[in-house]
Amino acid sequence: MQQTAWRGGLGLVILLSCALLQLNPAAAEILFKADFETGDFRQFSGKSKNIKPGHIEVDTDVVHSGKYAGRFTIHEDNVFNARQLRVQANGPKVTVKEGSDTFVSFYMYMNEAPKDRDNFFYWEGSPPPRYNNVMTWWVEPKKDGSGTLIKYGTGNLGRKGVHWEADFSVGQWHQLGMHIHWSEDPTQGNVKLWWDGALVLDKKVQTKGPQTVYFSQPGIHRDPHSASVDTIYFDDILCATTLEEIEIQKTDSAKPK
Ligand SMILES: [Ca+2]
Repeated sequence: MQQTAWRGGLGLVILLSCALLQLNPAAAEILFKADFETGDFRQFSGKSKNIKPGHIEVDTDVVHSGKYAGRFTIHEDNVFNARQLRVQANGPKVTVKEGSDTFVSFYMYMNEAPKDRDNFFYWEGSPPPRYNNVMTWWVEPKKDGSGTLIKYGTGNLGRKGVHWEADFSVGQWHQLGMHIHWSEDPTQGNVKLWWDGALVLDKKVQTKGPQTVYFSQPGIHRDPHSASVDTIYFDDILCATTLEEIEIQKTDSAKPK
């Protein structure tokens, strides 16, 4: 008797859930979340090859929230191929179409200034027809040695144009937020970026190629190889279908005066 009542209740819950989903077909959805609070990298679908212990680990000293963050340290033996070094985890992966939207936020931190250019996030299309890196975010030393820049560019590793750059400060957590409006047409595609809560870019650019699946690999990517050792921490990575879900944090400096 009790079991029948339980089944009846469960059936009602399922019916109500279906009804609610039909009422709200464009329901907001978190597509990917990595806060490292599992104490490992199980929230990701794998890591790059040729990684030694210590190169990609959770960290309990430098965290944005909770007990753990992810620590990625690149070394010259993290060989991906003849040109590239990688210490990365497989992060958000989205199926897109002309005119669809993707929202991502994550927090990043560097204790020391980068010694070489470190690509820390990108979107890359999966075959068919081929792999296609369409946009990249990176940090690099200023040429005059006076500090660090963060940059965003479209095309393979930013070669189609740098659309945003700013001074990057070490020793503090930064939030990067993005709204990608996917299009092969540079007059239709659009990228909005938020840095530490402030909108810093809102620009029409080509955001995709012919691919329908785009993936990202937070961590450190280098091209070409270089021997310097750099570390970047990540925490609270979110990929979602609406701006509200990625929780852009308003900082004092970002609030209107
Ligand atoms: Ca965390």
